[in-house]
Amino acid sequence: MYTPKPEHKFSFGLWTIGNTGRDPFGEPVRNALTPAEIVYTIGEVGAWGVNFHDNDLIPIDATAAQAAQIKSAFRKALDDTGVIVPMATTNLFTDPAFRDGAFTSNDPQVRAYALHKTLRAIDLGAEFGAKTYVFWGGREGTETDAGKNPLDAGKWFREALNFVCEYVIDQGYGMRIALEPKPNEPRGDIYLPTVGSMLAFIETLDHSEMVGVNPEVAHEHMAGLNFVHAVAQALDAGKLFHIDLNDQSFGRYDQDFRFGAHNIKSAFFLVKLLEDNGYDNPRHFDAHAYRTSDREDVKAFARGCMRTYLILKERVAQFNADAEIQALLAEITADDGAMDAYKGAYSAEKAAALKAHTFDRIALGQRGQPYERLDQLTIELLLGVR
Ligand code: DIG
Ligand code: MN
Ligand code: MN
Repeated sequence: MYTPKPEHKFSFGLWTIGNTGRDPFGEPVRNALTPAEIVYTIGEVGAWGVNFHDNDLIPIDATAAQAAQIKSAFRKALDDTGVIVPMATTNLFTDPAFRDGAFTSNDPQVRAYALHKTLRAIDLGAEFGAKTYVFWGGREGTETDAGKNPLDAGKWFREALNFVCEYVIDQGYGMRIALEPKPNEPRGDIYLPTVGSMLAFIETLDHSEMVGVNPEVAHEHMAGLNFVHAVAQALDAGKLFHIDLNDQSFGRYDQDFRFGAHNIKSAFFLVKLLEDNGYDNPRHFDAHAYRTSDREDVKAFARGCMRTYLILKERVAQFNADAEIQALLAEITADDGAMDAYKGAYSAEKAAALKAHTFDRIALGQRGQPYERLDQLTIELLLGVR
């Protein structure tokens, strides 16, 4: 019933299933897997795609011979499993060179090195067929604003992305770029912290048509925001090129929990938004298992991400077919057409007529909405009693 299939477009980053359990207060608890071993695991749990940062695949200090061997083994694992590479990205946050940012570093040599590293990483992603290229600016931020003018940072970030877009076009890679916001961590504050701020920034780029967003559940939740509303704005703008699914307690560090592990109601409304609107880009689980998990439990984590999505997808179909729920929605959204004359585009006549219209304000304030009934039906559907 809830078996993942290629058409679901479920993907995992090498760093998710390969997560060794290191955290800011503890050493790794699981052995490191090779990229090929991770691909075989992804194939075993039935996922469709695998994503990577350049250095998840090729260590930053690998020799050409080592890189060739790793790529060959990775390619064989892809061939053996049928797993594909939908997305690639650059690690512009781990190496000390990026300690003060990559594209927004105050050091022009670091900014140039970040671009150098990114162009080569884009080539690597293209080599394995990635059609979406993600930028998460993990180090693009500050702890103090004394040392960096945020306008300079924005200008540098824009220049870098304009350069990257031109490179992708020049190379004919056919890739789209997806920008991933996060409000903080590892920097005290990260520039362009939310989906809304990223959507506004995209419109300032030279090739905004090829740039969208990669919203992550945990990141909007860290900012105390409603993730479903953020994704709706991205959908409305035609900019939901990719999505990072996981879960997160509000106001905590980036927990990257298994999808649906914490806020099942929010996950339900997210799946409803995606499925009701025919979202057909990758569903990437940017998450990792608990530090307490062994390798078998990591597989349970991966299966759980996909099963929960598919169970919620079934609940969405049930919600959309539930007569009582749909009758309530029809009542809530009823429109007798009395206001049709005032809808749509502006005209001077329409404005004059609207200004002259007499409204019964008291009556308007007396109309309640049965949201308690509707929400309880939704909860009961999610609890499996409808
Ligand atoms: C973290 O949420 C970021 C990085 O893992 C990566 O650059 C991006 C891709 O999913 N998500
Ligand atoms: Mn995250
Ligand atoms: Mn992410």
